[in-house]
Amino acid sequence: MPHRKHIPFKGLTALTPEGMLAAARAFRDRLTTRRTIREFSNQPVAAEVIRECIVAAGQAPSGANKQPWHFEVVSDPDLKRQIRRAAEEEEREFYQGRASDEWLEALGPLGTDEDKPFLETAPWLIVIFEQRHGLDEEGNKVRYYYTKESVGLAAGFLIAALHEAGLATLTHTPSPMGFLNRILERPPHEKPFLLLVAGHPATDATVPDIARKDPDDYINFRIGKDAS
Ligand code: IYR
Repeated sequence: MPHRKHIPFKGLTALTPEGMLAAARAFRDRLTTRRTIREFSNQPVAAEVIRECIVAAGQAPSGANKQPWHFEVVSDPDLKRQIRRAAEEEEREFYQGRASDEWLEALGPLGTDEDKPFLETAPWLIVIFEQRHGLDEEGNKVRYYYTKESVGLAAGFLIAALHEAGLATLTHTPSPMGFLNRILERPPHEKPFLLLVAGHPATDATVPDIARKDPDDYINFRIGKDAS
């Protein structure tokens, strides 16, 4: 039997139609300036800032509200060195063998390779784990739902929050990422989802000369004829 207990919702301030459009445009404009950065400065960033951004990420919707995520937040130089070493080992295999020619061709404009100095230079590595199930107090498995979608939403919130805080990010996905369980001592039901590098961009950082799609290429409205 469902055991519903609902409480009044007090979370939103209604905007005027003009205010709504202005707010939507302002947020769109903010996100339009987001770029993935691969050259980071070693300038420190306060842990509290990162924490607040992760709390923002934790507000994402999730399957059955199971919140199937865990964040390991690393600035320890020794851990960063271990992560860099292991990631570069996987990446070497990727770039020198595992990746198809088509994949390498697609990565061409980004200019990526197996060297990942940013894993040591940037002040913070945020490792996002997807909890594929939960555990109750006795260590029994608790089913979680839509875990990949949920953790993906949280990661999106996190990237937006860090951007709002004026920080650059790099979504890094060395594959496979099992080494992150070993180095960060996380249990096997937690699967590394992505490694988010965060910090200030290097003063001479560059970005690939690539463009976003035209919104008309990915948005299609279907408005009924008698809609008012
Ligand atoms: N994981 C590799 C390769 C890579 C793959 C994709 I898809 C990218 O958008 C970027 C890189 C690396 O990090 O270099």
